[in-house]
Parts: sequence; C-alpha cells; structure tokens
Amino acid sequence: MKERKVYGQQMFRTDRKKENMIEIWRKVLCGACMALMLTGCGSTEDNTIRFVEEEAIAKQPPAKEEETGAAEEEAPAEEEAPAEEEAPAEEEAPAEDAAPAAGDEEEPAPAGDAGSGDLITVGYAQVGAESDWRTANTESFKSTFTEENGYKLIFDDAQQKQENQIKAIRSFIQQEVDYIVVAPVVETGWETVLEEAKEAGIPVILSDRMMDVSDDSLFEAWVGGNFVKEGETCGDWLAEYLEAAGRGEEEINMVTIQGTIGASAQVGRTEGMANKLAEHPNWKMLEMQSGEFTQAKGQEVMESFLKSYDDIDVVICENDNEAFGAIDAIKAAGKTCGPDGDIIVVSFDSVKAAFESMIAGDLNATFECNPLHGPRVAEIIQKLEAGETVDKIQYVDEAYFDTSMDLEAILAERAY
Ligand code: GYE
Repeated sequence: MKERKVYGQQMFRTDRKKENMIEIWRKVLCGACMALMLTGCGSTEDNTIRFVEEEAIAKQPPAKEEETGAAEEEAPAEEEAPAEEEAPAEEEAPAEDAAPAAGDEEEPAPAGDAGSGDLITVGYAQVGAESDWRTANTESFKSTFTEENGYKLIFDDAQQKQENQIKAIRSFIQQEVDYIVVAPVVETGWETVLEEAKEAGIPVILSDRMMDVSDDSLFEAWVGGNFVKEGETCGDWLAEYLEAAGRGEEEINMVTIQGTIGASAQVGRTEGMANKLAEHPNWKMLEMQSGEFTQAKGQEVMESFLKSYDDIDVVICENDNEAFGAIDAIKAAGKTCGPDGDIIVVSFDSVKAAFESMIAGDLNATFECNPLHGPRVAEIIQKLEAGETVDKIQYVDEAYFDTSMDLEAILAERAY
C-alpha cells in the first residue's frame, strides 16, 4: 500500500486499524473459547487473525454520516455505494471503462485497495457524454492516465446527474484510490462528500467545471476554462460584428440556449454575456432556456423560441452541440442562419464539427473552451507526488473563431 506523506492518510489508516484491533480481539477471544469448548485445546493461527483483520477493514463504512444536501441524501454514507461502472470492493475492481489491469491472470485485488501495485490510482468522476467537448475530455483522460504512464484510471460516467457523481466519489474513497478527480455537473452541494474524501486522506482535484465550496482546502487545485471571460468575448465579438454590418444602433433581439443550469460553464457564460448586455441598451434578451448542453435539447428549445418570436436576430448557444440542434430547428422552420442568413448563431467550445458548421455557412462564430485537461491534471498529480505546491486555480488560455478566418487550415490542425 502506498505511503502518502502529505495528506495524513497514514494517521487515518492507523486510527482505523486500532478500531479494527478491538473487533479482531473480540473475534479472536470468541474463536478461542469456541475452539476450547469443542476440542479442549488449540490456538488461533496467525493467518486467521490476518483474515479477520482484512475482513474488518473491508467492512469499514466509508465515512461518518453528516447532514447532507438534497442530492446527497440519495446516496447515504453508511451504504456501500459503488459507482455504476465499478465492481464491489471485495472483487477485482476495474470499472468497465477503466484502463486495463496489467497481465491477464491477475489475482483479485485486496479489499479496500484498488489493486494497482505501483501505479497511481486515479478515480475520475466525469459529467457524462453529452457533447463533442465531453467526448474529447474523456479521451484526454483515458489516453493520459494509462498504465504505460504509471496510472490506473477508474472512470465513471455520471450521465449528467450529481447524485451519480457523489456515489462515484464514495466508491473511489472505498477503493482507496490515490487521487479523486471531479468535473462537477453543478457548482453546489459537494461539501459533505469532499469532507469524506478529506477524512480518508485522498486529495481531490477539480477539472473543467468549478465547485462552490466554503472551504477551499477541500480540493487541491482546479483547472479549466474562464467561462465568464468566454461569455464576455462572445459579447465583444457580437458588438464588433454588428457594428461592421452597420447594425450597431439597431434594436437586436436575442435568445439564449443555456447549458445545464447551475453548471459553472452555464453560470459563467450567462454572466459574461449579461455584462455585455448591460453595455448595449439596444440589445434585448427575449428569453433564456436550458438546452442541457445537448444537440437534441438545443433543437427542442430553439423550436419553441421560433414559435414564440418571429423576429430573433441572434441565438447564443452555450455549447456547440446546442447550436447544431438550433441550426436544424431554424432550417426546419424555413429560416436561414449564419453570415448570409436571417439569424446570427454563436456558440462555445470550438469542436471540429463547429468548424464544419462555419465552413458550411451555418454558424457565425465559436468561442473556444479547451477540453484537453488530462495532461494538465497529470501534471498537478506529479507535482503533488513530489511534494511541490500547485497553483490552486489554473485557467487555460482560449481563443475564438469566426467565418472571417481560414477555417479549413485551422481545422486541419485541430486536436478536438
Ligand atoms: O462547454 C459543454 C460540455 O463544462 C466546459 O460541458 C464544459 C461544458 C462544455 O457539455 O460542451
């Protein structure tokens, strides 16, 4: 079992062992009495003690119960709550999507340990698979946290549900992973489960979206995009674009297809755009509705906007996939979009398909959000392993792209 210098894991494990010893001695004494009664002689063998100790450790509840938020109540602390894709702690436990274990004929992993040998075990609580951005993000983690690179990855897809992520984190704690990485679906409601990770001595790293926690010692570091800045860049781009088209003073009607409500990518992009709306009194936001960061919901929301308003000038989509759905809805309604169309469509992420959409003349602009966080998180882990300090908040530099650029050339070089 790995020693953790920095996080007090040793102390936690020692305390836990003490508690276990009381239980062990109770069992040993009972066993000895039974043996004496049955045979009149005999003693408890060493390996029996080890067995009982291991069993007692395996049955430790993951954490003490505390007051929980609404979402957290669905995954009570005293229950074993393995993540959907993970095997129970007593068995060999690579999740369906986890990096494969070395060797074909591996012994079952010892209880309470992720069975990683010298590898650093990382549990990644991923949001879901809702968008092209997310797919690229998952791929970045899977290709970085490989056995060749010294890691064992336990991957969990929460299907955009916070309660699933909380269950996954509890399962990672039970499996005694070395690090927990979370891309939180929403910002709030994490305190209890992060306390549990802290008590277990497991460092937590946040990636992509942010958590809103009162005590920032509950996580080691965060790396992701600056969502407010992305929203402001979008507003500035729109102002310039309208100005260049001679529409700087015109009344402009807008709608927004928001991301998952409460996700920091949604919160930040909406806020950034609101800051720019305040600078342009002639811009009117007709309505905002969530498209859950998916193409299907984006299309649905745009259909309803088009039914309610016949004079939409701009649709702001809080990710590219929503824009693809919105574009389908616009065309189905007999309208046009893009630089030569009726409706200006802008979105966030800048995935490859967004470049294709701009080249096709449908999408006007996309504001970049970089999903390739695997290597960035690995760098944070390597620094923590070396006992170095890491920057708590790490923003990734991001650009934007529109149809005035050589999109074919940029697309040819694009990694996601
Ligand atoms: O914009 C979207 C994804 O959190 C930045 O989540 C991420 C967002 C991204 O579903 O496509």
